[in-house]
Amino acid sequence: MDESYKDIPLPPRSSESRPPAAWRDLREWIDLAERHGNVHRISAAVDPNEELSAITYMRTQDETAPAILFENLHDNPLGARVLTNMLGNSKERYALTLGLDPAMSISALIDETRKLMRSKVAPVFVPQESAPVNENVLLGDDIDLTLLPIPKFWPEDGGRYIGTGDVTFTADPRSGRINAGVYRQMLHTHDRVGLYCSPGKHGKLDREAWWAQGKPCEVVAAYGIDPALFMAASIVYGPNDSEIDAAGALMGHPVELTKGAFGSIPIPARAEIVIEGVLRPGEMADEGPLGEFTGYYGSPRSPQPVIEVKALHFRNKPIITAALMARYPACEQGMYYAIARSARVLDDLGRMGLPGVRGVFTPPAAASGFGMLIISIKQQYAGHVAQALGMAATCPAAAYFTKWIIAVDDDVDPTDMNQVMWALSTRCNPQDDLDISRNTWSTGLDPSQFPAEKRPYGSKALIDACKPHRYLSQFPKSTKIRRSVYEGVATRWAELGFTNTAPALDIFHEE
Ligand SMILES: Cc1cc2nc3c(=O)[nH]c(=O)nc-3n(C[C@H](O)[C@H](O)[C@H](O)COP(=O)(O)O)c2cc1C
Ligand SMILES: [Mn+2]
Repeated sequence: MDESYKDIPLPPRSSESRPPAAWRDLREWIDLAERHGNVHRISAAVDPNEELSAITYMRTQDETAPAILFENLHDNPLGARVLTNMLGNSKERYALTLGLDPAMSISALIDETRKLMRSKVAPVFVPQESAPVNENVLLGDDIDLTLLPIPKFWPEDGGRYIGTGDVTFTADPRSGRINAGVYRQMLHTHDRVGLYCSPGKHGKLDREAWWAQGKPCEVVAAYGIDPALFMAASIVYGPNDSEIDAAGALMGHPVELTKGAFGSIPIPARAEIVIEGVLRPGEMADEGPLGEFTGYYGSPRSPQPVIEVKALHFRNKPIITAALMARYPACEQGMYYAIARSARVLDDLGRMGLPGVRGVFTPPAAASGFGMLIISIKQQYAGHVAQALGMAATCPAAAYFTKWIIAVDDDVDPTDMNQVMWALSTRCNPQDDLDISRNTWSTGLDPSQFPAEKRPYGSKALIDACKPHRYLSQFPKSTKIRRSVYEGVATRWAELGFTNTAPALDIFHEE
């Protein structure tokens, strides 16, 4: 491949010298986050049935809420704990997870993430005896998932959800590539779990490939997992990439795997809780609804594949990572997801060779960053904006769901919604600057497609909020102050009686 096409340039600041992440598993990560004042422990008794989710929802109305560790839950013979809001909307916990500086701006974190995503670090295998996840292993009739305090989140949820902040592994029957995705899982019985994967997700494509051969599909799911694997599993990598290698790259050290007790898919050795099981061809049971990232009960209850659980592994006093799905800012899929997804989109666009890209952002308030994408470009030729919109709308990391694709010029910071709204309001003339793309990749969870039979097809608005290319030279100049005047005022800031620091500006009047 011609390397010159690969790059949307990155600033010189380098994460190459970044030391490996200072934690190895969820417990070490919680210690680290706690040292930074980012964990709130609750030792008072809490009911996993709607109370745990209500506490999380109410606390996370504040965009900077800490992770919450519930240490004392009802109906809990194993003394299990539940962690919510692990990454959520926190830029600080995102940075801590990857060993980056929490003071960085969002765009700097996106750039650093892109660098980390360029490498792959293959997993290592550790002996079964030394894998912490094997502290307890239940097989056959001993398997009983109801021993765990499994949350029910919303009043009209179809059941208790053991898998929300999970990581779920499947293998491609042709290549053996192991995929990791975050897919919701509802408890049916003590050893049966429903699995909901949207069309087009790799976990579903793998399952369909096994079933097409008339064979059961093996599944491994971790219900208490570290944030790097969780992050990698929740982001779109290529269909032949393993998110396990991607998680290793994010941490700067390999994921530790060990051989399972049942199947051929290895299990994460330092996870809190892992099941191994199979999806038998054609075996389905009614699943859902679940109050979702959209802020609605997405799709009606419907038949979904069922995991027949064959082995249950867990650490002593295991921690379930539970992801509240809700309207921003209470959704687990918050700023962490927006940063990581934006980095993946930039990587896709760089590989396709789109020139002139300043940045991309998928704001978390837009249904967890799924709903909207803003791309900022320096216009270089006629048609460049339409090309950028089309590529951003269809590249693998962005194609799913995204309804609003907005192109802005390079003087607009895509991570600053005030600037984006200014561009939409002053550079976009809706009758000329809007295109619609129809029957696109979406999900059965989108309530705007009503009645539900219309789903899962979606549509996208491609919005040109750039200065019109034909009239670039005539387009009114935006008002900017002179650099010399800015510098003078910044010097006098305190003398003028202001107690804060003068704002940093980077765009000035051109003579
Ligand atoms: C907390 C959380 C819950 C999610 N739940 C689901 C789900 O139930 N079904 C689904 O298909 N995708 C779900 N996703 C999105 C997928 O994890 C995401 O699209 C990921 O890229 C899937 O992996 P894949 O690209 O290997 O298929 C969820 C993401 C997060 C962060
Ligand atoms: Mn994948």
